[in-house]
Amino acid sequence: MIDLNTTAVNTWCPGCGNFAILTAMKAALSSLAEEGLPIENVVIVSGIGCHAKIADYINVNSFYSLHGRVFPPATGIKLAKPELTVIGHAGDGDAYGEGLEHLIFAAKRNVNMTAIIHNNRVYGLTTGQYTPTSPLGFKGRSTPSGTREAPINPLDLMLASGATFLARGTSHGLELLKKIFKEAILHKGFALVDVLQVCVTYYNMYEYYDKRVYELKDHNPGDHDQAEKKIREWDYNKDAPIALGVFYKKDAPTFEEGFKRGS
Ligand SMILES: Cc1ncc(C[n+]2csc(CCOP(=O)(O)OP(=O)(O)O)c2C)c(N)n1
Ligand code: SF4
Ligand SMILES: [Mg+2]
Repeated sequence: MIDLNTTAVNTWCPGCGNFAILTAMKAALSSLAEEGLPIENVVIVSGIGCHAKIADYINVNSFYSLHGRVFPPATGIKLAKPELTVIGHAGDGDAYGEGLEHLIFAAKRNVNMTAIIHNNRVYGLTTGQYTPTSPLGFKGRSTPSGTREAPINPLDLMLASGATFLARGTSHGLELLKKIFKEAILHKGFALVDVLQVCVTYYNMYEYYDKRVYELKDHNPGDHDQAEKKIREWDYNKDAPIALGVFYKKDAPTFEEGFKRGS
């Protein structure tokens, strides 16, 4: 194991699901480095929010961007230096709300990068407003009597947008998270991992998820229709089993390959 720790003081709340993402990402990168990935070529780009502090806690190159703006600089970095391994860490408010158009374009272009979405279904850093994945009726700081709108299913949206790797994990499934992160980083194309990262302070969903999650088995990620069906099984609102694992995987030309060809 290579040491990827930093000296930054961790300010996440005790029990926050971000700790699992941090541990899994350090383990995934360390394991990939042992298998030959040059760690000096890894760049983490983060947004603004609790999730974004991860850039301070992993000892690789990093770029702290603006809220909702993870994917434009990440795309620029990848285009300027295609040999770099680019990983974007974004929040649900960040990626699915304020920066949604950037996320759609990164998926549509099939930029060869990994998007890790810390989907706690709440604005954590700004103390509990609702986001595009908060369920109908969510009571938060900006909606004390409950939201009147249903959430989006981000994986369904990403499938329709052209993402070539789609997966889901939770902050209570460390081993699976590490495995998915490794596979997503190695995928050639736009890989998105939606992590049901629990915010213990503003939306504690540990018990809810623990009762419903299961790991995908006998699933063919190369089959678009099967992927769509599994992605739609739980729509982030209804009470249904919640599948974890890799839903979809497809080979397709990447954005930067198009530039290399001059097309
Ligand atoms: C352009 C812009 N809009 C709004 C904000 C205020 N802001 C900072 S963090 C945040 C919410 C973060 O929520 P999310 O992206 O879900 O991340 P989390 O804190 O939950 O990890 C907001 C609205 C900002 N910093 N910049
Ligand atoms: S507010 Fe929520 S997301 Fe932010 S550090 Fe605390 S538990 Fe984690
Ligand atoms: Mg959030």
